Amino acid sequence: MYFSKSFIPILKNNPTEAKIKSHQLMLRTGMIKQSSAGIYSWLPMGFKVMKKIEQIVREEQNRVGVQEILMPTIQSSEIWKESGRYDDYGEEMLRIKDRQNREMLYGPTNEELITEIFRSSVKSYKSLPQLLYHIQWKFRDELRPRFGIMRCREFYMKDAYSFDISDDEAFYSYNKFFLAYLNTFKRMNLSAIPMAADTGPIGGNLSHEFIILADTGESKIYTDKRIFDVDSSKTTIDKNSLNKLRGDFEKYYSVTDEKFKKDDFEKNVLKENRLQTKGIEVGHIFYFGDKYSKPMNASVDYNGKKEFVKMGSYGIGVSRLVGAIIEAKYDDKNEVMKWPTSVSPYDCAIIPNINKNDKTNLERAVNISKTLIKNNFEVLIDDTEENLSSKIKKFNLLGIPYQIIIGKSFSEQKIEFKEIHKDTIFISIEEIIKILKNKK
Ligand code: P5A
Repeated sequence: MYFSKSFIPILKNNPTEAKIKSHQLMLRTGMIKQSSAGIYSWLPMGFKVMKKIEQIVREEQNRVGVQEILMPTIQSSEIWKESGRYDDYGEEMLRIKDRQNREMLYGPTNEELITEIFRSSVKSYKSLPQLLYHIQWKFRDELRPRFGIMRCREFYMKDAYSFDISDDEAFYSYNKFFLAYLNTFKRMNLSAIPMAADTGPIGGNLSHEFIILADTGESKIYTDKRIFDVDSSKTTIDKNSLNKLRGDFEKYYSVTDEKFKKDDFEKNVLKENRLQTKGIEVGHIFYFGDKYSKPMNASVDYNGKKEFVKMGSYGIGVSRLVGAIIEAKYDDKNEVMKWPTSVSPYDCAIIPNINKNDKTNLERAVNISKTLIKNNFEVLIDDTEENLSSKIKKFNLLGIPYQIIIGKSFSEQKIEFKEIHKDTIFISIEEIIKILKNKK
């Protein structure tokens, strides 16, 4: 992609309405544009990052055996009346009437709709477990949307739902998501810690929020520092291995604000291990047994007996993650962003010094880009005639992790290459490819 043809509407200055780094940077670099309070359009740079996050989320759901579906954004109020949440959900639910005067709503979550889908086709316990997910827009009419796409009204969520015959089997499903979540966030170069959490309007009595540490986060957390050293890399998806993983985490006190009890914290965590800080909730998982299956009559035949299925639900804030990654990865001291390679909008920027009368450097840039594209890398070539230092400033803002700079002293064998904000090295295109492949 040529910069001159791209749609990356960079702003000269940080927008004053944005209070936190991610919001500032996303507006400044033209990743998003507000369309009305808490509702955003996603422009190419933002959309590319979100799509990469979505794909990682998808692959990790598939890996633990969850099947993808797609449910609509607009739901009928009938099923919400069955579960009893139509009134309970309150003003956060956007209620709509269609032309026949039917009460509809823009889904804030999908427990009811998935239960309705399940009950109409699954009749026997032999079809269990069923693990289903979709990635779809949600709407919550937040009273005070803020921090850009971090707490907005329309947002993109991965939500999954599990159906099992017993508590024991349901915990097994819960633990599969627990592992999938750890792996998902790890692939984005984030360290997300599971913390015991409140269940709010979703319900149930077992729940974990996955939190990444950030001063600008809205969740207060209290934890034993040693939880950061728990290793999940050897966990497999058999029951014992997953049980052990949950146990390894739950050994350490680690809770969000609503679950915090000062006495417990001080009794269970040595002074030197106590960490009291803030974080961003990027995922939240729940176990709520028959909270929906009972009122909505979702049961299976279990050896001649009718059993209400045991359910859980599992959310990841796909759009929120774009902002959360910026909060976690932005280097405040040097004021540069560096996208993790797995979600970066482009793999490499090619920045030639171009003057009006001499297009040699642009031709060199295009040649290099052809080789990189052949190797499946996405590149952005700055074909503008801005001076080199302002081009580099611009790319430091954009945060593409690698830069190839083509200036006066260009040589095929010694191309100027740099990881953003690190020292420049001079290497061949083959070596550049090797580095990019290794980091992918
Ligand atoms: C779990 C899946 C649920 O809705 N039902 C289906 C359950 N959980 S949740 O915690 O309420 O939301 C899941 C994740 O969605 C993100 N999120 C938001 N992102 C941006 N703006 C919002 N207003 C917003 N609300 C929730 C969070 O990442 C949350 O963990």
